Amino acid sequence: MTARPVPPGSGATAWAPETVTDAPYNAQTPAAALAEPLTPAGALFVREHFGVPRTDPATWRLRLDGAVAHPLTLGHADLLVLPHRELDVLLECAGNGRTLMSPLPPGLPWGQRAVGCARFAGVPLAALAARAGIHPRTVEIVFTGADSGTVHGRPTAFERSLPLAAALHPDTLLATRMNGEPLTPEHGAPVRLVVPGRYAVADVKWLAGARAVTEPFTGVFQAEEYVYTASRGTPEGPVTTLRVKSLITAPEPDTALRRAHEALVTGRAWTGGGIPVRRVEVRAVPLEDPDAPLAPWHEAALEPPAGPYAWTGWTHRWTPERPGPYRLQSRATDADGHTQPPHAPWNAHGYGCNPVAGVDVVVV
Ligand SMILES: Nc1nc2c(c(=O)[nH]1)N[C@H]1C(S)=C(S)[C@@H](COP(=O)(O)O)O[C@H]1N2
Ligand SMILES: [Mo]
Repeated sequence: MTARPVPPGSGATAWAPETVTDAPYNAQTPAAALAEPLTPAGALFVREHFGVPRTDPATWRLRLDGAVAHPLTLGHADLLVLPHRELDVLLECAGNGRTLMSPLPPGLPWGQRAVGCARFAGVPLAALAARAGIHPRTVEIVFTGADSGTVHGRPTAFERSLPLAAALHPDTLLATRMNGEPLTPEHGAPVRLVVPGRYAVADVKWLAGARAVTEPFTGVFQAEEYVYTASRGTPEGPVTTLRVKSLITAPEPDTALRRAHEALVTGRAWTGGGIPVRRVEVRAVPLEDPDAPLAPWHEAALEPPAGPYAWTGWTHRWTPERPGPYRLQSRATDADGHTQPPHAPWNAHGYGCNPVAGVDVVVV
């Protein structure tokens, strides 16, 4: 593996995620950390259903079994010596932005920052699957975390499945490192799955097993949670590919900007499936001027992303002419022509919320 240098600030950091719930621990990325191209491990949002299980690299084992010719058991050291691949990957919880939905669906009340981008190094699952000999009738691989708890009165492990083709994609990684360092406990040490371009529920942490199955998996986190239900315009079923989205990193909300002075509006944009963000547009909507014509969109300048699964930085220069309150908005469009909708797209569990982003400022 040829590791690229990691930008300063991407490892240990003074930033702490902002707690949403204490037990299990769930926290979102602090706003300041979103300005970094790679989110420091200590700042990246955390999503746990059952708390962090105790895992020790010395005794950790990954089993690859089910419909395979040769079941495999690997230790951490076995995995570390295999060829690794390194990718910058955007992680977003499918519930990110849920609090914009009305009425508010059940689930964690995420703001807009259950998102970040990290550099993962890992062994493609495909390399191990080739050794195990996947049975031709296999339709999915089920991934099992070492964490478990009680769901609907039954002991339940955290399990998610992937269609076989996605599981065997060369970019689907058994990740051992994040931002150039071993995974931290809250982000899945010693080994987690990383499936670039999908909602992060796919990225099973504390990975203990990968099981080839010949029928679609119907576990709780596959068929009851993390599914689109009662959604307009989306087929019902598990959340999969990330929806196109942007956020504004500067100016901060409620900043006072000076009239006739150029302000720098910056942010990030991303989409799923490994395709590029094609365009980000920005506009300033006057909030107290009912006679103003509809604010026009302006094309922002895009920075080249650090790979097909990383986010894209963007900037726009805005010189406000009139004083008053404004809402700065950003809208991303991807190479498939998908654009952020004007309003939060509602569904029963509150997933995939990707409306046009907004920050309110005042011009003085
Ligand atoms: N084993 C396990 N893996 C898991 C989860 C979990 O609760 N247990 N949560 C998932 C969800 S819903 C998300 S959004 C991501 C969050 O990854 P992070 O905490 O490293 O940011 O982990 C996923 N992997
Ligand atoms: Mo999530």
